[in-house]
Amino acid sequence: MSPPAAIFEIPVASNDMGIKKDLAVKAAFNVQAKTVAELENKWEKFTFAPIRESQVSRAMTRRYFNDLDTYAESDIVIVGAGSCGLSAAYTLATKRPDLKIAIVEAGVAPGGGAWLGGQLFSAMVMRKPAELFLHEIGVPYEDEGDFVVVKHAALFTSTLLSKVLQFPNVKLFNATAVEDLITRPAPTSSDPNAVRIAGVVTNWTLVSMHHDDQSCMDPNTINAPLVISTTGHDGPFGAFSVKRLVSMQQIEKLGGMRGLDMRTAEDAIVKRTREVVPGLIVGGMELSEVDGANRMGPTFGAMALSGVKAAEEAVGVWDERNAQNKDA
Ligand code: 48N
Repeated sequence: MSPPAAIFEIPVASNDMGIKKDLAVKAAFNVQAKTVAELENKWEKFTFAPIRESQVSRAMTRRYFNDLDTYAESDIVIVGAGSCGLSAAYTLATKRPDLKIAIVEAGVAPGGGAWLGGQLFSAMVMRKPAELFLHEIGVPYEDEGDFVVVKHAALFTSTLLSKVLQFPNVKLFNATAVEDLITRPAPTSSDPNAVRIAGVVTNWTLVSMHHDDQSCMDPNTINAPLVISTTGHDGPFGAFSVKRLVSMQQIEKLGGMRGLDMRTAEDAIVKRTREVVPGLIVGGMELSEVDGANRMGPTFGAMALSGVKAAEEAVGVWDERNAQNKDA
């Protein structure tokens, strides 16, 4: 039996007093359309179904505040939705559909530095074997032997973002900054002041940017026994978590990102993606700030595979410490 035709019989409109009344005259217009193409050439009679502004407001706010409630206790938080963070989110959500994953991204537009290649050029280079990740998410590329080229970086980032946003166990909170880390005492024999990370402290990014000129704008929180931080190399928001670890004396100092050396940088970032302090895994270019690793410049394979490794690390830590971290 064919699906019911999409019949747009202009329904009863609700007027501003909210009183429903029959339309005095129903428009003679009645679209039976199954495809966009069938709407064509009927625009003079076309009309959208009726709406009331409050319906839009409630549709947005109900969902957003339900998400805030749901993800107030997350299993894993990813800070930074750049190429590394999104690759980690994709890999983690694929491996562990049972885990609740919150992504907190300061920018309105996720994607970090991966919307363009180098110097605002469009093409994105990834050295092999990172093309395996492109296969995984279905991004076409040109094969140049030892490396591949995606014709536009935005094709990679938009495809990856689209896939991440479709996972039922992932929620992206963009335009939202992590402005601190939640900690719990975790003294060790060598450091009685050691802590483990147990979540993130958040605020609207625009609020975070105005703490110096507007007082008392307290933050919100997300509890999670495990955080993956991929906030990029040092910059206005970059390297956030590792700089915070220094200021709370959990690591002594930052190594500071070193000069550009593609061949050294990419292997180092992928291989050393790891849990830097209990409960905090660092990947992508934020890691270069911890380890004093070289930068790689306009090649993105290490970001994708560092994200894959961060997800693998997270699953390992989660399985090992789940019960311990859940008493946060
Ligand atoms: O793209 P980035 O900056 O970081 P990665 O590590 O995902 O990718 C790095 C890559 O783009 C390069 O830098 C390339 C390979 N070049 C290397 C080189 O040598 O120059 O994404 C980080 C994301 C951004 O979207 C930020 O907005 C976000 O993290 N972010 C935050 N989000 C929430 N709270 C914060 N405190 C925060 N800080 C940064």
